[in-house]
Amino acid sequence: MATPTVADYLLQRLQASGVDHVFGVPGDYVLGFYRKLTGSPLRHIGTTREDTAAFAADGYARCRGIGAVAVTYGVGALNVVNAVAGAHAESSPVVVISGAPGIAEQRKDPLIHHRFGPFSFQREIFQRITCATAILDDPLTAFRDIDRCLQALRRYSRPVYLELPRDQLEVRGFPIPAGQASQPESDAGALTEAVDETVRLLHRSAQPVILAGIEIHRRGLQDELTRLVLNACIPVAATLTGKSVVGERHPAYLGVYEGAMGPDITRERVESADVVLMLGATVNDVDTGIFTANLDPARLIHASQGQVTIGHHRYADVQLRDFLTALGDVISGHACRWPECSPLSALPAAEAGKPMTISRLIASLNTALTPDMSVVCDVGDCLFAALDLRVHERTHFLASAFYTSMGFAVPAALGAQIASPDLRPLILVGDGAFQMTGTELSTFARLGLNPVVIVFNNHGYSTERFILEGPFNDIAEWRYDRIGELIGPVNGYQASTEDEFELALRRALDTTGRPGLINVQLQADDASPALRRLAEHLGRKVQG
Ligand SMILES: Cc1ncc(C[n+]2csc(CCOP(=O)(O)OP(=O)(O)O)c2C)c(N)n1
Ligand SMILES: [Mg+2]
Repeated sequence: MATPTVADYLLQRLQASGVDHVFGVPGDYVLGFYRKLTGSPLRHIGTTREDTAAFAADGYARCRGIGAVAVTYGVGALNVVNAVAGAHAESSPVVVISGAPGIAEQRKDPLIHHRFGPFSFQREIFQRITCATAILDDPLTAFRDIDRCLQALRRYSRPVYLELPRDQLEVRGFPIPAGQASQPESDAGALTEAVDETVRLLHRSAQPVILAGIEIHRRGLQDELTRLVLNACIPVAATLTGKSVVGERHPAYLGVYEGAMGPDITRERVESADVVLMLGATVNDVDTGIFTANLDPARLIHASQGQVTIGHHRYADVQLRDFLTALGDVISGHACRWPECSPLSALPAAEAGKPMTISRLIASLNTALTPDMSVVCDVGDCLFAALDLRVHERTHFLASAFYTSMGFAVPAALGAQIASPDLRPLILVGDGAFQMTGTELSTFARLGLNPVVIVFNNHGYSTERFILEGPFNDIAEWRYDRIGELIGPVNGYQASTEDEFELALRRALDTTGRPGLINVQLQADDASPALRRLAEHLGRKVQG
């Protein structure tokens, strides 16, 4: 029996790995692949730009465990670099497929369109922002290379890059069995000792807390974490990049801990704990509130990246999954009585004519959120304000919270809704970020999808304004609520006051067949508590 062609094999492997949709913009170097894609069970989702396709693939990957984007050579591939770097920085497993000039075309080194240097340049760029790359230019190794890259994607939970010369699509490959992918394993002795020591410390502890981070999302360890929280009766806070690792309405949930930037109540509970069990959290400037986190290493147990550190010593080769599972087994439960750690306060009735504020906006959204909604959040004050937002279910909050690329939210929500059609996205986005990629709403409208977009219209780059004011923070005033006239159908609303916002929100939520957008007019000097604290800290740094 004939072996599959390189393109068919790639499509089969993608589908077997969980990809049902491929995002992207066509171009002549990738058209042959698009033809094959259209004839396959996979569906192509066209976007308005390549970077939004890659953000969409990232959002899809965060929901499905893998996403894919297919672009043309040079102009298309270079357009996805920022978004793929973001997926790399945030451990989101995206397959980047780029068409390329055929091998025969490349032989005489011709000057052909979209070329920007030696033909090897593009792969070299992607080598720096992916965990594996391959040029599928040899039928002997193509299948093996595809398998190797997909194995790396699963193992490291990061993007991979596959370059497909356009004359290799229909070449039949050779099914050389790929070596068995080795998954990182725990050292049994180190695991037992780390678990024993942790249990001893927890039994002695009067007031322990768990601080859970991004690795729980990416390794799919939400069940294991919840089991441990319930078995051990230990309250849990999340880092910002780990936000929604546990359902945020559970009485055990303490809120987002972000050093001096996060809510005081959470900070107090975490920093006064006698044992902090940090699970899958990374120590970056965002999650530590620009390194204002005050966590005494002597009280810290930190499991992440294949090791466990307790105080000043370290157990190597202890995988987070094994550690969590073993702890959950050993610490057997009795019924927990949770004094609600951080209850939501009731929303006062809207006052007619009273100007909208960010705190009112978040309080309203907290009341409106339902378990069948996800929140996809951009960079800017909406992200800081979202610290206080409580999503119902696990992993229902997506953001580029560490890499912090503006323009993430609208396209990432497209990928998220296509990956999880039962979840309606609530998109939080600043006016500046919306001007970058908000037109991707057009694709939602075309596909009959129904996100609700909240534009935090504070008339410019407020986050930057709070650090350093200047005319460079001013942007054009758009009628965001009228965007449907150009790219629709989109139901648009303008809201300056509390009562206008309540009405607009209800209408947007009640309209289920198309996107809704609320242009929320905020004062330029209004800011979330976290942004005020950040500005105080960074302002001192900028001036000093
Ligand atoms: C792609 C990109 N460019 C620039 C920045 C730097 N930056 C961070 S926040 C910000 C302002 C964002 O403005 P807006 O979306 O309106 O949100 P706001 O801060 O006003 O709430 C800028 C320019 C960035 N994070 N990402
Ligand atoms: Mg703004």
